Parts: sequence; C-alpha cells; structure tokens
Amino acid sequence: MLRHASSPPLPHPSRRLVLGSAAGTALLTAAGTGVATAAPATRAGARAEAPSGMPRTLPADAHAAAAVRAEYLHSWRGYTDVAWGHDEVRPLSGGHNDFFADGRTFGLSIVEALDTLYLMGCDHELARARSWVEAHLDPTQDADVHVFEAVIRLVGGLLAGYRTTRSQRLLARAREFADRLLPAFTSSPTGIPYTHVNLRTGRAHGRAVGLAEAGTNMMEFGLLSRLLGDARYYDASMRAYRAVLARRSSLGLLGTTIDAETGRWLDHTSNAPNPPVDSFYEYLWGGGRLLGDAQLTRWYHQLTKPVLAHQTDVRGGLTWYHGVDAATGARTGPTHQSELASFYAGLLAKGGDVRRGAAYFRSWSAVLNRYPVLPESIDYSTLTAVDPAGQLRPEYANSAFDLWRITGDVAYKQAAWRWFEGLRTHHRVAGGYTIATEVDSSSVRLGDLTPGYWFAENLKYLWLMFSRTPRFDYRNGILSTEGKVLAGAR
Ligand code: DMJ
Repeated sequence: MLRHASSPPLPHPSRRLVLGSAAGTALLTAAGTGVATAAPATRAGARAEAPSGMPRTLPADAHAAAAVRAEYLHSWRGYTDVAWGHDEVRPLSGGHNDFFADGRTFGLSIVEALDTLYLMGCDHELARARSWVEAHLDPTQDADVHVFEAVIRLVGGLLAGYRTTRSQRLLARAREFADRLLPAFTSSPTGIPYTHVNLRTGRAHGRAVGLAEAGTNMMEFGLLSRLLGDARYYDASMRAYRAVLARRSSLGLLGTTIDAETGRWLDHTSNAPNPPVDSFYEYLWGGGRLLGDAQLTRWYHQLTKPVLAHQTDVRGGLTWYHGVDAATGARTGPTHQSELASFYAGLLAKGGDVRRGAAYFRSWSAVLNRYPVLPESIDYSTLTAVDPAGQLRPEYANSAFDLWRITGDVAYKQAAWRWFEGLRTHHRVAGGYTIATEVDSSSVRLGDLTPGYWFAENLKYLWLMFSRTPRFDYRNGILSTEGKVLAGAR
C-alpha cells in the first residue's frame, strides 16, 4: 500500500548506519511533531551552521513533504496539460522545447519523472507515463544526440524506471538506447567517447570532450552490464576512464577538455568541481559504490587529493575551488564558481570528507543569503553574480540531501526548505515552474522553460528529506548525477 505524506513518519536511520565510515549524528525525531532534530555532530565541521536568513523553525515533516509533492504535481500538470509527449514545456507561452534535436522528441520530461512519480506515490501519473514510454519512445530516430545527456537522462531515467516499476520493457528500452550510444565509444581511437552520435546511423562526432562527457557513464553502463550480464557497456566506460587517467599530470591532476582522437589535452586547466568537469569525479565515487568496484573508489580518492591540495581557495572564511594549470599547479583564470559546482559539497561528504563538504555547503549558503535564488555563476571574491540567469538548478538541494543523510543535521533540512521557499516564491507560475533570465539581490526576471531535470531532481531531494517514504532505502539507496534512483527503490 502507498504511504503518502500524511502517513506517520518512519524511524530514520542515522548516517552512521547508512554509510558506516562517515561519522555523523543520530537523527532524533521529536515525538509527535514529525520535526527532526539532531544530536551534536561527532566530527569537527560536520554541523551545518544555519546561515543568517535561514528559517529558525521548520514545518513538520509531513506538512513540508505534502507541500513539496503539491508543487511537483503542479509542475507536472503544467507539463502534461500542454506539452505531453514533448521533451520540455515552456510554461509561460504554452509551447514546448525539443531538447536533443529539432523536430525530434524523446518525451524527456516523462522519462525524467518516472522514478520521482514512484517515490512520491503518484501511481496514476506513473502508469500514464510508463505507458507513453513503452508505446512511443523511439530510440531509432535520425537524431544527433549529446551522448552525456542521453546517458544520464534517457538511459538513467529508463533504468530508474525499471528499478521502480520492474517493467522489462523499460529495461529493454534502456538497452536499445545504450546500444545506439555505444558507437560514440567504440569508434573512438582512444576509447574516450565522442560528444555526439546519430542514433540511427551510429555516426559519431565531436572530438573535443569535456571530462564530464568522458566519464559520466559508469553508473548507467555498469548497472546495465550487471542487469543484462553483458560486459560491453561497463568495458566501454572503463576504457574511457583508463584513457583519461593515463594522462594525469605529475601532480595527479586532470585537464578540462581532451581530444577523443589523439588523447591530447585541449585545455590543461584543472577546473574541478566546475563544469565541464564536475560529474567525472562524482561517477568514480558513485560507480565504485553502486558496483562495489574498488578500483573506481581508489581513483576517486587518488584524484580528489590533488584537487583539494592545489585548488582550495579560502576567502573570508568561505571555501572555494580555483582553476589551476594541471602540470604546474599555478592558478589560472578568474575567481568564478559555477552553481553546478555546488553538488561537490555532497560528493566530498559522501567520499568521507564531511568537514570539507560542510564547509563548501556553507559557502553556497552564503550566496543564498545575498540572492533569493542561486544565480548560474558567481565571483566568489565578492559573492556577486557573474552569470545572473537561474536555470532552476538542483545541485544545492542535492548537497543538502547528501549531507543530511550523512550527518543527520537538521540544519540541512532548514537550508533545503529555505531554498524551496525561494523557488516557490520566485519561479512558480500558473503553468508550473520556470527558469529565470536574471536574478538580482531582490527580484527574479522569468524565462520560459521547465528543464527536464526539474522532474528528476529538485523536488525529489526535498521529498526524500521530508517524507521518509518507505519506497526508498535510506541506508543503501544510490542516486545518479541526474537524481535517478539506481539502487534502493523499494
Ligand atoms: C543535471 O542534468 C545533472 O545534474 C548534471 O550532472 C549537471 N547538472 C544538471 C542540472 O543542473
């Protein structure tokens, strides 16, 4: 039977039990209130201090979860009412957007939503979404798709759909997509995948590859290999990792962009954790954990160490990560940081460094003290926006979720709730939720798009924090970079 937001809260595991090695706090639930409080952290720096502007009290968990679910369904209706079957909705104009290729649709928002609908107990909506995917999603279209995006959104979305519904058809679709993406890997002389491939012809192109594009596939491909007993996907992913890792500098750092045909670095700067590098590191950790692959975990630690040693930049008590020349460690470029990098707080904590993860999260919370919602990128020497758009990004909430799971600290729920209220106040429109073209210190100018990842990520993290749904295994659940539940759906 379904458990809805109104169901009594389940006892929640402390992260000490969840991850074992990461020290955390036992999460205590004040009887009858549904409001979680946390015992003092056992490890220095693991507590998140609630920054100024943070709500001192939280709504009861059941109330918060119901509000999150209501907003998800509001945006889901915004999509289904006017853009059903298209990739993305334009909620102001009522139009739609083809995400991968003009004139082609993959029903991206539907694929992105599958496991979120399951976790939120929206079974009627899930049944409709699943039927559409099984009947209409066509992996054979004559479309040049971005391999990274197709892997994390389509293959990952279908795998998460399979994990939550057990539909063999969804698994078969995931395999069909992966088979049609494989030529990007197998036709590359180095094994580093080309950025694009035509799903119908298998023609691959795009040899200038950002690190995230090279290495954000192991979780989906490794899982697919496991599920199907077919090593080709895992092997392709591993070959790409080996090709990149063989080109580490003597400092142990990686560049940003690499030539898939020659294996030469096109950009020697180590830009972690900013894009287009970000999830390369995330998948070493995530792949290691999902597949129990010790080599991947070792690589994560080996590569993270020099990033922290050479790139950490502490300003005014806040921690940031500066770009450096991978060969010399010399600083390059401006003091800019992308909002996308805020996921790194959670990754550092998952990798065992809770103190640094908490510190980086505090840095982004300080930006949120200045802006109603996070801008796309900032100059961290002044905490001012460099790119003032706001693309409805999920990374800050992703880190709040990860850090909360690890530490049990209620401050991360407070942070996530404040973030949610910012979105609800500034991004909500009659047709759902929409991006911003400009964020300043007090106002937000709206654009016209609900990105597909909105249905996969933003409110899923909030729902998991507040609902304590029995549909998710809080101990062992593992999410991909796109928020897909690849393990731990119940
Ligand atoms: C998502 O598609 C994924 O999280 C990806 O790894 C980078 N970020 C976007 C959303 O911002």
